[in-house]
Amino acid sequence: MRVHSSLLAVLALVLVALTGLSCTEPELPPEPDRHGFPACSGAELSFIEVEPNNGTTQADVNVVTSADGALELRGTAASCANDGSHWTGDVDVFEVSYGCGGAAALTLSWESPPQNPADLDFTVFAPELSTTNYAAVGYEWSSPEPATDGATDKVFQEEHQAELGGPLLISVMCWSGPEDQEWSFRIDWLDSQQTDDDDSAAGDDDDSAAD
Ligand SMILES: [Ca+2]
Ligand SMILES: [Ca+2]
Repeated sequence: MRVHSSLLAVLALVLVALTGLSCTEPELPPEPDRHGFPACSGAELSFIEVEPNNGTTQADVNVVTSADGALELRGTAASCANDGSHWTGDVDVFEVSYGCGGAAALTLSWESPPQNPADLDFTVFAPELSTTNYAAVGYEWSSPEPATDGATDKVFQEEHQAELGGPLLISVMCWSGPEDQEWSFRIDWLDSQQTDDDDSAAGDDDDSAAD
């Protein structure tokens, strides 16, 4: 009897292994270090800034409730200015809830006339990872790329990769350039297993807190 049951157990294991093999997924990369946070595999969220959000006080920010997925922020630098060491124009600050983390690509982009391009910058603060240092900054833009056909403006971009986790405080500011410079800022998670057709995901009530 004992032989029988162990044989059955072995058979069951083989069956399980075979079943597993038959629907094997592509080989997964090694588990990334997310500082204890789960992967950011939720739906993408877009948010358009609402002034005032200049970060002069703790409440002077846009509060954004993420879906623990990719994020697109859009806004306008009403003015671009500096005093040689600090940004003195419009500052746009977003407090974004995240309960996840991992490696992320951060992209700040804007279209600007190449003869007088705006110089936008960003900082990302992740207090659960560090309360003293920024998790990421973007202070240098890359060479302009041609914009859409027929347009005279060029697309400028700052791209960085960083480890993020937990709630984020994101600031976008304009060092110099024309007024009313529109910009967009993206976070794309690099190690999330996001499904391609996630549109039907349950819980479509991610109304961002615009209070
Ligand atoms: Ca603004
Ligand atoms: Ca602002």
